[in-house]
Amino acid sequence: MRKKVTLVTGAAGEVGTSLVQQLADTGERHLLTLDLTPLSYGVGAAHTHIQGDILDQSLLARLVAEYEIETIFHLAALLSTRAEFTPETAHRVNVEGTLALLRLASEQSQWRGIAVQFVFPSSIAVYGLPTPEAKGRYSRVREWEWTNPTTMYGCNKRYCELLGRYLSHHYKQLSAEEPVMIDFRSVRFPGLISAFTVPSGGTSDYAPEMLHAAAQGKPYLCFVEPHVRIPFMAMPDATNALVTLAAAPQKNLSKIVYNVTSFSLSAAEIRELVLGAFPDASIDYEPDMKRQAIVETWPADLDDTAASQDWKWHPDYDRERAFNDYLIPNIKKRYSS
Ligand code: AKB
Repeated sequence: MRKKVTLVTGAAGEVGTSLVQQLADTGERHLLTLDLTPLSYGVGAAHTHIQGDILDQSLLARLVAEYEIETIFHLAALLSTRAEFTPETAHRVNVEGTLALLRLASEQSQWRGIAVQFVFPSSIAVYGLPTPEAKGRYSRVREWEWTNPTTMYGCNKRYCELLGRYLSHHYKQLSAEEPVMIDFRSVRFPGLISAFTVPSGGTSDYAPEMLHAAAQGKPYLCFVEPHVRIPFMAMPDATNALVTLAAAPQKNLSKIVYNVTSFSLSAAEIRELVLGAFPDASIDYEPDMKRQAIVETWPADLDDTAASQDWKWHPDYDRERAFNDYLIPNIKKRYSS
């Protein structure tokens, strides 16, 4: 008999590292993780890691043959700054990779006769405020506003949200005539900050980079201007959002894609908070105009009312708790050892 599993792609990445450990703690199902690289953490017996590429069709076919996949957390992606350097590769990984996983979910749903759940992290990068004035005026952006992304990554995420919506509503399989049942659910994340990992290739990375550099006594040059403001969230809230959305009864969900957020900060405010914890830190600004231009199009804050109404979304870590209870103590501990 095939083993029932939850599949997590991008398991070695920032969100994956935190999510897999959270899922392993609940211990409900065997975890099947997939990433290009080995995992840097151990998860325990109820876990199989496969090192491989989401674009490898024969690998995906093997997974379908060997496992009964009940839920997919599809995290693998190239982030916004990196995607601007290699847009075609980004399109392949972010769009074609997602399509391959959606196809796998469709096949599994057909075979099982029950909807496979497909949980997809989208991003504030799907928004594209046309001017700084618009960004100032429309600070708490709602799900349907300003969805004109300016980056390859933002376009990829927006299109995959739409693909998920299409496959949830139109009941057509990609390759056959049978009705398909994919239970597609997505959250749009703000910038994420983890105490245990540092992201790479993102445009919101200046916040975690500043904090981790200060804790290691390294000077840091922030690549956006001090006034730049975007929303953020502590990593435990991000993985909680994915798990809580996955657990919500379908009948409560009025949307396919939900904003989630916690606190909104300018780069200067993050610097102040970091200096409060590490007073000797050397943090200056050396804006990179391309990255600056990207964050200028992202909203200053998100309206996540729908998520709080439909599936009781609420972040555990507001700005104070995120820095005082989660980030600073854990980062201090991490680098002092
Ligand atoms: C990035 O900066 O690309 C990501 C994101 C906001 O989705 N952190």
